[in-house]
Amino acid sequence: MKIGMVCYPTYGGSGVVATELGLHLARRGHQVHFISYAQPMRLDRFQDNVFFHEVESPTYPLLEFNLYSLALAGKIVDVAKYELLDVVHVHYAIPHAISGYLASQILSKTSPFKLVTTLHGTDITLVGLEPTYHPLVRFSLEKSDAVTAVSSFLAERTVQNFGNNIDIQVIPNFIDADVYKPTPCTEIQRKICQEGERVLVHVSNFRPVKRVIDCVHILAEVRKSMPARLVFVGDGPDRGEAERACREMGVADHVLFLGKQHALPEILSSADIFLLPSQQESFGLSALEAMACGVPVVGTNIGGIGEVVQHGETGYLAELGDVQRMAKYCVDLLSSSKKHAAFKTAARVRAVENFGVNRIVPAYEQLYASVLGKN
Ligand code: GMT
Repeated sequence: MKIGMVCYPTYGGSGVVATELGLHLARRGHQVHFISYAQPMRLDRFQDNVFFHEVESPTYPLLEFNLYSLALAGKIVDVAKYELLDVVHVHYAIPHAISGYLASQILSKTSPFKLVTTLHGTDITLVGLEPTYHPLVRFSLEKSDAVTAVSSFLAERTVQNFGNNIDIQVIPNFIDADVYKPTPCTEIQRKICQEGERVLVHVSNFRPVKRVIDCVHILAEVRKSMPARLVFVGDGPDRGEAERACREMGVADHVLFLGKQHALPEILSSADIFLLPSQQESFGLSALEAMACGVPVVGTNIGGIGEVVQHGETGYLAELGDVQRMAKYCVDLLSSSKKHAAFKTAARVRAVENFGVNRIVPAYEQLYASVLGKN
């Protein structure tokens, strides 16, 4: 099949899922055309069957605002028409689903393609609820040939927020367990694991919904029981506040801010527990990546996190903001090497068996085939 893959290119789960999906589809013989305003972060090497089309937004003094949605629609028209795309798969509804629909209408008589929309999270739970965007999101979902959501939580929330005449298939996010696996790296371990400290790690884009300050509170609590250190990976709006919180709570010497990193499997594998104290999380891809590296998760029982992390087996989940309980869970896990080892093994097994690439990517292939009337 010839597939157009529309996504955000930046440090964020939806772009990662779209990129990994496209790369795996290409390896399975499909031709994949990525369409975005910049090269997706993980599209960092040559691969046969993979193409990238950059969306350019022409400027003119009258056009005070960037018309990205229109520029994207124009680029989809161009790529679909000349590359003869069968399917355009958009990740994150706003504005991608609207642009995709507009392009499909323009080409409906000459070069028709099917539109598949995957919902990832705040496109439904936050941004899509803005009164300005709500009717546009509902319309574009109703007009998509297929809509998928990355968790049952998100599918249910979509029906609640946008009506039950949208047919939604749940296709969870996935992991390449050959890449995300326990990956010992002595250089990183030497840097991260110091003076017998147990290591807590958090990876995110440091947006307010991630509640990175809660991670600092959890570390401070855990340190009352045992030597521990916190490693932050990623960057974003709340990083400055997190750094200040570390100084104010007197734990700055035990916190490492690594910024954006590519060596995630190695860094995750050097940690004992992954923290995910999010306020909103439709799935929690970062938790799945940690689990695949054999790292149990302690976080909130919010959104779709409970569909990834099994409380009491592959990690522990607490109420939003209950940092005392999350710290208690960390101490509990780290105090018993037998329990910790069992959780590590269970985390890896769950990631591989339930969310492995060979299970999930064929589900998308089947969906494409069904909208194309091929099965
Ligand atoms: O919805 C967002 O906040 C953006 C999106 C992203 O691009 O990072 O994150 C969502 O999609 C990820 C991939 O499907 C999920 O793992 C995240 O849980 C989800 N984020 C939220 O729901 C806050």
